[in-house]
Amino acid sequence: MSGRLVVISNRLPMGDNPSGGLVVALHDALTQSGGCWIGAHPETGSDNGQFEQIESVGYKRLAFRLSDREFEQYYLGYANSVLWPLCHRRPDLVSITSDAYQCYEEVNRRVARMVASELDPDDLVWVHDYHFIPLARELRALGVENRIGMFLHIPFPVLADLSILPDPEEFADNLAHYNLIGLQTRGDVARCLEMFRDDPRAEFMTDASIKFRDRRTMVRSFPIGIDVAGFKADAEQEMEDPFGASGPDLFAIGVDRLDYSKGLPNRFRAFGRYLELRPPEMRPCLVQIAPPTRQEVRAYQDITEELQGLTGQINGRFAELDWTPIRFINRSVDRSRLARLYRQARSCLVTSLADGMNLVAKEFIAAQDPADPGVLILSRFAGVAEDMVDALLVNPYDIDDMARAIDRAFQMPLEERQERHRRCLAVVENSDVAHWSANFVHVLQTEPPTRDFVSIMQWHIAN
Ligand code: ADQ
Repeated sequence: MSGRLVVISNRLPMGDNPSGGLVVALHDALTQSGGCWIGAHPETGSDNGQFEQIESVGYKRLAFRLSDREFEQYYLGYANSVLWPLCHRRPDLVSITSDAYQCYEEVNRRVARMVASELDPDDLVWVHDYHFIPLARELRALGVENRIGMFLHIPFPVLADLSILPDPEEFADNLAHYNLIGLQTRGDVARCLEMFRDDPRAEFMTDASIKFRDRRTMVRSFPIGIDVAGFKADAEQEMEDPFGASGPDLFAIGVDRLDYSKGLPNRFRAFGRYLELRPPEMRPCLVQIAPPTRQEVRAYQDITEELQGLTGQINGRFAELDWTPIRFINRSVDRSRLARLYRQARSCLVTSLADGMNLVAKEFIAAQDPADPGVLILSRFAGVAEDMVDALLVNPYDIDDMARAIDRAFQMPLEERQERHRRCLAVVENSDVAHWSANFVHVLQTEPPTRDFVSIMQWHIAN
């Protein structure tokens, strides 16, 4: 790579030793190019238009500050109460206000000005996620002609839902300012192409790019993965039993942020239904680890209350003095304990109603002992299900279907578990996160056509 890699995401990894798959993945690419990661400081405040440099080794970390109003209107408001529910097929939860929309545009404009002053002409710019969809348009307006790529971590919305947005036509226009639009799955690519196909401003070119006014863009899928070797190592290390003396003999695990897109109430109901069906000698548990997120948003408070209610009902009905069927833990667990828990679990439940990829599914598979692996129960609406077809695929809207899958997972013969795990692991290993980031950077650097000069001239003549 000739220039630097400049990454922009809403969240900036903080601390001396930040962890997480994305951080591991981008660390190498950023370090090799002496690059830069730009993101919001975790504390609100004022930055007077200047980045704050966060100490780091290998590459630069630059933070901008969101004011309290911006946190409320841009982050909780437009990003998480409009774009998130829209992309996760919950238009009923979309809550639009002019203030939030305006603030979202303003934050993108302000961050674009700060980013533009930091860029060198041959830097590659990689923007992450729905918080910054208009960022390329704002950078172009400031004269930035660097290659800019966007990776959307969440599902691409269905065409009909786009008309819910305050300015639906702007969505395609904003995206077309990127040289490369990276999406999680082939299904997402199909929905994105459908949007462009429906738009009279877009033209499909023979080199697979899309001409949109005077710009060219490309749409590709890059299924994100995990740090496979790191996760396996964590799962295999000797450590105390995370449960201490009170561990269940047989349990299924769920690990999610407490988000309505993850399908948790139906998962709990399905476990309750399974308890009705199970052979009486079996006393399995569901260990659900779900730290609260975005608690300022009403829909997130509702889901917390609903799950507490369901846990109470199911435990009240089935628990015995020495057995609590659902252990609902509203906290984060550190990565190595989590890896260990995955390895001990007989099954993992991923029951998302919509999900860009779902890394928990990949982590669970990577953490298993291949000689005695657990079984992944996987919603067919999680992006990961597009490739991981050897998991037990379920319909997360169908409680009985999921209850039967839980029963099957707990009773599955060793040979079948081994065979399914082997195939699922191949999918996980093929999408290692280091390969994912290198591939995205490579495609952004080499493949998308640059701005189309013939069409610039045509556009200027026509306008
Ligand atoms: P998320 O919606 O956050 O990510 P997911 O892909 O499952 O969902 O990633 C969650 C990560 O957080 C996993 O690494 C998991 O181990 C960790 N985690 C969750 N709960 C935890 C807990 N209680 N304790 C500790 N760790 C926990 C978004 C999209 C996804 C997409 C990812 C990556 O919504 O669809 O897969 O980005 O692109």
